[in-house]
Amino acid sequence: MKIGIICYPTHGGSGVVATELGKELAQRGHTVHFISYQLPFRLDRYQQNVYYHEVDMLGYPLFKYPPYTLALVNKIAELVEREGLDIIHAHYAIPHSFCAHMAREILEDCGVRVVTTLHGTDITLVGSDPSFNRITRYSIEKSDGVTAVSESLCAETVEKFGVTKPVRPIYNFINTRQVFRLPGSREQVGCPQADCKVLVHVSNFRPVKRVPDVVEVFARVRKEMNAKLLLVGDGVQRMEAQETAQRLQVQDDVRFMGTQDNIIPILSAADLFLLPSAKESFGLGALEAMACSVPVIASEAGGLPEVVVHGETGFLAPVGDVEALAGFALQALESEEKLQKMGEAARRRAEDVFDSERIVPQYEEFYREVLENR
Ligand code: GMT
Repeated sequence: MKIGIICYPTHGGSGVVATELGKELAQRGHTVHFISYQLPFRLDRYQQNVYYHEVDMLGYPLFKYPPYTLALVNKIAELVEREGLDIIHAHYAIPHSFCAHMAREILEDCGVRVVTTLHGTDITLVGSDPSFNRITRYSIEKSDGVTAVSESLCAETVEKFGVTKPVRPIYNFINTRQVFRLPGSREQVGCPQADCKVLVHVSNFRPVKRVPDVVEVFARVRKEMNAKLLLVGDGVQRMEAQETAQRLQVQDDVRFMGTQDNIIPILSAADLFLLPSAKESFGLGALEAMACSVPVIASEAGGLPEVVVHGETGFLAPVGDVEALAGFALQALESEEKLQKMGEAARRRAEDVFDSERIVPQYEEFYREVLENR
Protein backbone atom coordinates (compact mmCIF):
# COMPACT_ATOMS: atom_id res chain seq x y z
CA MET A 1 0.00 0.00 0.00
CA LYS A 2 1.01 3.62 -0.45
CA ILE A 3 0.35 5.37 2.81
CA GLY A 4 0.63 9.05 3.72
CA ILE A 5 1.11 9.70 7.44
CA ILE A 6 0.36 13.15 8.82
CA CYS A 7 1.69 13.72 12.31
CA TYR A 8 3.27 16.09 14.78
CA PRO A 9 7.06 15.82 14.60
CA THR A 10 7.75 16.53 18.27
CA HIS A 11 8.36 14.37 21.36
CA GLY A 12 4.63 13.89 22.12
CA GLY A 13 3.25 10.37 22.06
CA SER A 14 1.09 10.82 18.98
CA GLY A 15 4.09 11.77 16.84
CA VAL A 16 6.15 8.92 18.25
CA VAL A 17 3.44 6.33 17.58
CA ALA A 18 2.83 7.70 14.05
CA THR A 19 6.54 7.62 13.22
CA GLU A 20 7.14 4.16 14.63
CA LEU A 21 4.06 2.88 12.79
CA GLY A 22 5.33 4.32 9.50
CA LYS A 23 8.76 2.73 9.99
CA GLU A 24 7.21 -0.66 10.82
CA LEU A 25 4.88 -0.46 7.79
CA ALA A 26 7.82 0.42 5.53
CA GLN A 27 9.69 -2.63 6.83
CA ARG A 28 6.70 -4.72 5.85
CA GLY A 29 7.03 -3.48 2.27
CA HIS A 30 4.55 -0.59 2.18
CA THR A 31 5.59 2.80 0.88
CA VAL A 32 5.22 5.45 3.55
CA HIS A 33 5.18 9.22 3.02
CA PHE A 34 5.43 11.34 6.17
CA ILE A 35 4.00 14.84 6.01
CA SER A 36 4.79 17.36 8.75
CA TYR A 37 6.23 20.82 9.39
CA GLN A 38 9.54 19.36 10.58
CA LEU A 39 11.35 16.02 10.33
CA PRO A 40 9.78 13.78 13.03
CA PHE A 41 12.52 13.26 15.62
CA ARG A 42 12.31 9.46 15.47
CA LEU A 43 12.88 9.59 11.69
CA ASP A 44 16.56 10.11 12.25
CA ARG A 45 18.07 7.67 9.77
CA TYR A 46 17.52 6.51 6.22
CA GLN A 47 15.09 3.68 5.77
CA GLN A 48 13.96 2.06 2.55
CA ASN A 49 10.36 2.87 1.52
CA VAL A 50 10.19 5.92 3.81
CA TYR A 51 9.84 9.45 2.44
CA TYR A 52 9.45 12.76 4.21
CA HIS A 53 7.65 15.80 2.82
CA GLU A 54 7.94 19.09 4.64
CA VAL A 55 5.03 21.49 4.43
CA ASP A 56 6.23 24.67 2.72
CA MET A 57 4.91 27.86 4.27
CA LEU A 58 4.82 31.24 2.67
CA GLY A 59 5.47 33.91 5.27
CA TYR A 60 3.73 37.20 4.47
CA PRO A 61 3.24 40.30 6.68
CA LEU A 62 -0.51 40.22 6.11
CA PHE A 63 -0.78 36.91 7.96
CA LYS A 64 -1.07 37.53 11.67
CA TYR A 65 -1.38 33.75 12.05
CA PRO A 66 0.54 31.92 9.31
CA PRO A 67 -2.06 29.56 7.72
CA TYR A 68 -0.16 26.30 8.26
CA THR A 69 -3.27 24.18 7.87
CA LEU A 70 -3.95 25.55 4.37
CA ALA A 71 -0.39 24.80 3.31
CA LEU A 72 -0.83 21.30 4.78
CA VAL A 73 -4.03 20.73 2.77
CA ASN A 74 -2.19 21.83 -0.36
CA LYS A 75 0.72 19.47 0.38
CA ILE A 76 -1.56 16.49 1.04
CA ALA A 77 -3.49 17.08 -2.21
CA GLU A 78 -0.24 17.39 -4.16
CA LEU A 79 1.11 14.13 -2.72
CA VAL A 80 -2.06 12.11 -3.18
CA GLU A 81 -2.05 13.10 -6.84
CA ARG A 82 1.67 12.69 -7.49
CA GLU A 83 2.30 9.49 -5.50
CA GLY A 84 -1.11 7.87 -5.96
CA LEU A 85 -1.62 7.35 -2.22
CA ASP A 86 -4.15 4.69 -1.18
CA ILE A 87 -4.50 5.86 2.41
CA ILE A 88 -3.98 9.12 4.25
CA HIS A 89 -3.51 8.24 7.91
CA ALA A 90 -4.04 11.32 10.05
CA HIS A 91 -2.67 11.12 13.60
CA TYR A 92 -4.50 13.54 15.89
CA ALA A 93 -7.83 14.92 14.74
CA ILE A 94 -6.85 18.58 14.92
CA PRO A 95 -5.85 19.74 12.37
CA HIS A 96 -4.52 16.66 10.58
CA SER A 97 -7.71 14.73 9.99
CA PHE A 98 -9.63 17.83 8.99
CA CYS A 99 -6.86 18.81 6.55
CA ALA A 100 -6.94 15.33 4.98
CA HIS A 101 -10.69 15.73 4.33
CA MET A 102 -10.15 19.16 2.79
CA ALA A 103 -7.43 17.79 0.49
CA ARG A 104 -9.76 15.02 -0.65
CA GLU A 105 -12.46 17.59 -1.26
CA ILE A 106 -10.12 19.52 -3.54
CA LEU A 107 -9.14 16.41 -5.49
CA GLU A 108 -12.73 15.16 -6.04
CA ASP A 109 -13.30 11.42 -6.62
CA CYS A 110 -9.63 10.54 -6.28
CA GLY A 111 -10.36 7.35 -4.32
CA VAL A 112 -7.90 7.98 -1.50
CA ARG A 113 -9.18 6.77 1.88
CA VAL A 114 -8.81 8.77 5.09
CA VAL A 115 -8.02 6.96 8.34
CA THR A 116 -7.93 8.98 11.55
CA THR A 117 -6.24 7.87 14.75
CA LEU A 118 -7.37 9.65 17.89
CA HIS A 119 -4.66 10.00 20.52
CA GLY A 120 -6.33 11.52 23.53
CA THR A 121 -5.90 15.23 24.01
CA ASP A 122 -7.38 15.77 20.52
CA ILE A 123 -10.64 14.44 22.04
CA THR A 124 -10.40 15.06 25.77
CA LEU A 125 -8.97 18.59 25.72
CA VAL A 126 -8.58 20.27 22.33
CA GLY A 127 -11.42 18.69 20.39
CA SER A 128 -13.91 19.13 23.23
CA ASP A 129 -13.28 22.86 23.38
CA PRO A 130 -16.13 24.80 21.71
CA SER A 131 -13.62 26.36 19.31
CA PHE A 132 -12.84 22.96 17.75
CA ASN A 133 -15.79 20.80 18.71
CA ARG A 134 -17.62 20.89 15.38
CA ILE A 135 -14.65 20.24 13.13
CA THR A 136 -13.52 17.39 15.37
CA ARG A 137 -16.92 15.72 15.08
CA TYR A 138 -16.93 16.37 11.32
CA SER A 139 -13.44 14.90 10.94
CA ILE A 140 -14.45 11.73 12.76
CA GLU A 141 -17.72 11.23 10.89
CA LYS A 142 -16.14 11.88 7.48
CA SER A 143 -13.25 9.47 8.00
CA ASP A 144 -13.38 6.13 6.22
CA GLY A 145 -11.99 4.56 9.35
CA VAL A 146 -11.32 5.80 12.86
CA THR A 147 -9.10 4.23 15.49
CA ALA A 148 -8.35 5.24 19.07
CA VAL A 149 -5.43 4.12 21.19
CA SER A 150 -7.47 2.51 23.98
CA GLU A 151 -10.95 1.20 24.76
CA SER A 152 -11.31 4.07 27.17
CA LEU A 153 -10.67 6.66 24.46
CA CYS A 154 -13.12 4.92 22.11
CA ALA A 155 -15.84 5.19 24.79
CA GLU A 156 -14.96 8.80 25.59
CA THR A 157 -15.11 9.75 21.91
CA VAL A 158 -18.59 8.31 21.51
CA GLU A 159 -19.73 9.87 24.77
CA LYS A 160 -18.28 13.34 24.10
CA PHE A 161 -19.14 13.66 20.42
CA GLY A 162 -22.11 11.35 20.03
CA VAL A 163 -20.56 10.04 16.82
CA THR A 164 -22.16 7.19 14.91
CA LYS A 165 -18.92 6.20 13.21
CA PRO A 166 -17.46 3.05 14.82
CA VAL A 167 -14.17 3.73 16.55
CA ARG A 168 -11.79 0.76 16.52
CA PRO A 169 -9.45 0.38 19.49
CA ILE A 170 -5.87 -0.31 18.39
CA TYR A 171 -3.41 -0.07 21.24
CA ASN A 172 -0.15 1.79 21.10
CA PHE A 173 2.82 -0.49 20.66
CA ILE A 174 6.53 -0.90 21.16
CA ASN A 175 9.16 -2.94 19.37
CA THR A 176 10.40 -5.05 22.29
CA ARG A 177 13.31 -6.39 20.24
CA GLN A 178 14.63 -2.85 20.02
CA VAL A 179 13.54 -1.52 23.41
CA PHE A 180 14.73 -3.40 26.50
CA ARG A 181 16.58 -2.73 29.74
CA LEU A 182 20.17 -1.73 28.98
CA PRO A 183 22.87 -2.91 31.38
CA GLY A 184 25.13 -0.34 33.04
CA SER A 185 22.55 2.46 32.98
CA ARG A 186 22.70 3.21 36.73
CA GLU A 187 26.29 4.37 36.34
CA GLN A 188 25.38 6.45 33.28
CA VAL A 189 22.73 8.45 35.16
CA GLY A 190 25.03 8.91 38.15
CA CYS A 191 23.20 6.63 40.62
CA PRO A 192 25.48 3.60 40.89
CA GLN A 193 24.71 2.75 44.56
CA ALA A 194 22.54 -0.37 44.82
CA ASP A 195 20.78 0.93 47.96
CA CYS A 196 19.63 4.11 46.18
CA LYS A 197 16.23 3.70 44.50
CA VAL A 198 15.67 5.56 41.22
CA LEU A 199 12.21 6.88 40.35
CA VAL A 200 11.58 8.29 36.88
CA HIS A 201 8.87 10.43 35.28
CA VAL A 202 8.78 11.37 31.59
CA SER A 203 6.28 13.82 30.09
CA ASN A 204 5.73 17.19 28.46
CA PHE A 205 5.11 18.76 31.91
CA ARG A 206 1.67 20.02 30.91
CA PRO A 207 -0.88 20.47 33.74
CA VAL A 208 -2.61 17.23 32.73
CA LYS A 209 0.54 15.32 33.81
CA ARG A 210 0.39 16.61 37.42
CA VAL A 211 4.19 16.82 37.75
CA PRO A 212 4.01 18.35 41.28
CA ASP A 213 2.23 15.13 42.35
CA VAL A 214 5.25 13.20 41.09
CA VAL A 215 7.43 15.23 43.45
CA GLU A 216 4.93 14.80 46.31
CA VAL A 217 5.01 11.03 45.86
CA PHE A 218 8.78 11.03 45.67
CA ALA A 219 9.14 13.09 48.86
CA ARG A 220 7.12 10.46 50.77
CA VAL A 221 9.34 7.68 49.40
CA ARG A 222 12.49 9.67 50.17
CA LYS A 223 11.44 9.88 53.84
CA GLU A 224 11.69 6.11 54.04
CA MET A 225 14.77 5.37 51.96
CA ASN A 226 17.70 6.66 49.95
CA ALA A 227 16.25 7.60 46.54
CA LYS A 228 16.58 9.91 43.53
CA LEU A 229 13.93 11.28 41.19
CA LEU A 230 14.78 11.84 37.53
CA LEU A 231 12.34 14.15 35.77
CA VAL A 232 12.59 13.96 32.00
CA GLY A 233 10.87 16.55 29.80
CA ASP A 234 9.97 20.18 30.07
CA GLY A 235 6.92 22.40 30.04
CA VAL A 236 4.75 24.76 32.01
CA GLN A 237 4.80 22.74 35.25
CA ARG A 238 8.57 22.75 35.59
CA MET A 239 8.66 25.76 37.93
CA GLU A 240 5.86 24.40 40.08
CA ALA A 241 7.65 21.06 40.33
CA GLN A 242 10.87 22.83 41.34
CA GLU A 243 9.01 24.82 43.99
CA THR A 244 7.36 21.65 45.30
CA ALA A 245 10.77 19.97 45.58
CA GLN A 246 12.12 22.98 47.54
CA ARG A 247 9.08 23.14 49.80
CA LEU A 248 9.36 19.44 50.62
CA GLN A 249 13.14 19.76 50.97
CA VAL A 250 13.99 17.08 48.44
CA GLN A 251 15.56 19.38 45.85
CA ASP A 252 19.00 17.76 46.22
CA ASP A 253 17.54 14.40 45.23
CA VAL A 254 15.44 15.60 42.29
CA ARG A 255 17.16 15.97 38.95
CA PHE A 256 15.53 17.88 36.08
CA MET A 257 16.97 16.25 32.98
CA GLY A 258 15.16 18.32 30.32
CA THR A 259 13.76 16.93 27.08
CA GLN A 260 15.69 13.88 25.88
CA ASP A 261 15.61 12.20 22.47
CA ASN A 262 16.62 8.81 23.84
CA ILE A 263 15.02 7.89 27.14
CA ILE A 264 15.88 4.18 27.11
CA PRO A 265 19.13 4.52 29.12
CA ILE A 266 17.25 6.60 31.71
CA LEU A 267 14.35 4.15 31.93
CA SER A 268 16.87 1.33 32.20
CA ALA A 269 18.23 2.92 35.37
CA ALA A 270 14.77 3.14 36.97
CA ASP A 271 13.28 1.09 39.80
CA LEU A 272 9.86 2.70 39.35
CA PHE A 273 8.10 4.87 36.76
CA LEU A 274 5.58 7.46 38.01
CA LEU A 275 2.65 8.69 35.90
CA PRO A 276 -0.05 10.37 38.03
CA SER A 277 -1.84 12.13 35.10
CA ALA A 278 -5.28 13.67 35.37
CA LYS A 279 -6.06 12.22 31.94
CA GLU A 280 -4.16 9.72 29.83
CA SER A 281 -5.64 7.97 26.84
CA PHE A 282 -2.92 5.31 26.94
CA GLY A 283 0.36 6.44 28.48
CA LEU A 284 3.07 5.56 26.00
CA GLY A 285 5.76 6.51 28.54
CA ALA A 286 4.41 3.82 30.86
CA LEU A 287 4.69 1.23 28.10
CA GLU A 288 8.26 2.32 27.31
CA ALA A 289 9.09 1.87 31.01
CA MET A 290 7.44 -1.57 31.07
CA ALA A 291 9.50 -2.66 28.05
CA CYS A 292 12.56 -1.72 30.16
CA SER A 293 11.26 -3.98 32.98
CA VAL A 294 10.15 -1.06 35.16
CA PRO A 295 6.91 -1.32 37.20
CA VAL A 296 4.58 1.68 36.84
CA ILE A 297 2.83 3.63 39.60
CA ALA A 298 0.04 5.54 37.86
CA SER A 299 -3.35 7.15 38.25
CA GLU A 300 -6.49 5.26 37.31
CA ALA A 301 -7.15 7.79 34.54
CA GLY A 302 -8.39 6.93 31.04
CA GLY A 303 -6.59 4.06 29.36
CA LEU A 304 -3.94 3.53 32.05
CA PRO A 305 -5.81 0.58 33.61
CA GLU A 306 -5.64 -1.10 30.19
CA VAL A 307 -1.85 -0.75 30.21
CA VAL A 308 -0.92 -1.30 33.85
CA VAL A 309 -2.28 -4.34 35.68
CA HIS A 310 -2.83 -3.27 39.28
CA GLY A 311 -0.77 -5.35 41.69
CA GLU A 312 1.02 -7.20 38.90
CA THR A 313 2.91 -4.82 36.60
CA GLY A 314 2.55 -1.81 38.88
CA PHE A 315 -0.14 -0.06 40.91
CA LEU A 316 -3.02 2.33 40.18
CA ALA A 317 -4.57 4.93 42.49
CA PRO A 318 -7.20 7.67 42.09
CA VAL A 319 -6.07 10.90 40.41
CA GLY A 320 -4.51 13.29 42.95
CA ASP A 321 -4.27 10.73 45.75
CA VAL A 322 -0.57 11.18 46.43
CA GLU A 323 -0.79 9.26 49.72
CA ALA A 324 -2.11 6.17 47.96
CA LEU A 325 0.39 6.50 45.11
CA ALA A 326 3.27 6.85 47.59
CA GLY A 327 1.96 3.90 49.61
CA PHE A 328 1.98 1.74 46.49
CA ALA A 329 5.44 2.96 45.51
CA LEU A 330 6.73 1.94 48.94
CA GLN A 331 4.95 -1.39 48.65
CA ALA A 332 6.68 -2.07 45.32
CA LEU A 333 10.04 -1.01 46.72
CA GLU A 334 9.60 -3.17 49.84
CA SER A 335 11.94 -5.90 48.63
CA GLU A 336 14.30 -6.47 45.73
CA GLU A 337 12.50 -9.69 44.97
CA LYS A 338 9.09 -8.02 44.69
CA LEU A 339 10.47 -5.23 42.52
CA GLN A 340 12.14 -7.68 40.19
CA LYS A 341 9.00 -9.82 39.92
CA MET A 342 6.88 -6.79 39.01
CA GLY A 343 9.50 -5.58 36.54
CA GLU A 344 9.51 -8.97 34.83
CA ALA A 345 5.70 -9.00 34.70
CA ALA A 346 5.76 -5.50 33.18
CA ARG A 347 8.20 -6.59 30.49
CA ARG A 348 6.14 -9.71 29.76
CA ARG A 349 2.99 -7.63 29.34
CA ALA A 350 4.80 -5.27 26.95
CA GLU A 351 5.88 -8.30 24.90
CA ASP A 352 2.61 -10.25 25.05
CA VAL A 353 0.08 -7.46 24.56
CA PHE A 354 1.74 -4.37 23.10
CA ASP A 355 4.52 -5.59 20.84
CA SER A 356 4.65 -4.08 17.34
CA GLU A 357 4.44 -7.58 15.83
CA ARG A 358 1.00 -7.88 17.40
CA ILE A 359 -0.32 -4.35 16.83
CA VAL A 360 1.00 -3.23 13.44
CA PRO A 361 -0.85 -6.04 11.58
CA GLN A 362 -4.06 -4.66 13.13
CA TYR A 363 -3.44 -1.37 11.33
CA GLU A 364 -2.68 -3.23 8.06
CA GLU A 365 -5.90 -5.20 8.43
CA PHE A 366 -7.83 -2.01 9.16
CA TYR A 367 -6.42 -0.31 6.02
CA ARG A 368 -7.47 -3.33 3.94
CA GLU A 369 -11.01 -3.22 5.36
CA VAL A 370 -11.24 0.48 4.62
CA LEU A 371 -9.98 -0.01 1.04
CA GLU A 372 -12.38 -2.88 0.43
CA ASN A 373 -15.33 -0.69 1.42
CA ARG A 374 -14.47 1.79 -1.33
O1 GMT B 1 0.51 13.14 26.57
C1 GMT B 1 0.53 14.17 25.91
O2 GMT B 1 0.20 15.24 26.35
C2 GMT B 1 0.95 14.09 24.45
C3 GMT B 1 -0.13 13.43 23.67
C4 GMT B 1 0.10 13.47 22.16
O3 GMT B 1 -0.90 13.51 21.47
O4 GMT B 1 1.20 13.42 21.65
O5 GMT B 1 -0.24 12.07 24.11
C5 GMT B 1 -1.43 11.40 23.84
O6 GMT B 1 -1.15 10.42 22.84
C6 GMT B 1 -0.26 9.39 23.25
C7 GMT B 1 -0.01 8.47 22.07
O7 GMT B 1 -1.17 7.85 21.64
C8 GMT B 1 -0.86 8.64 24.46
O8 GMT B 1 0.02 7.62 24.88
C9 GMT B 1 -1.09 9.64 25.60
O9 GMT B 1 -1.72 8.97 26.67
C10 GMT B 1 -1.97 10.78 25.13
N1 GMT B 1 -2.01 11.81 26.17
C11 GMT B 1 -3.14 12.08 26.84
O10 GMT B 1 -4.19 11.49 26.65
C12 GMT B 1 -3.01 13.13 27.88
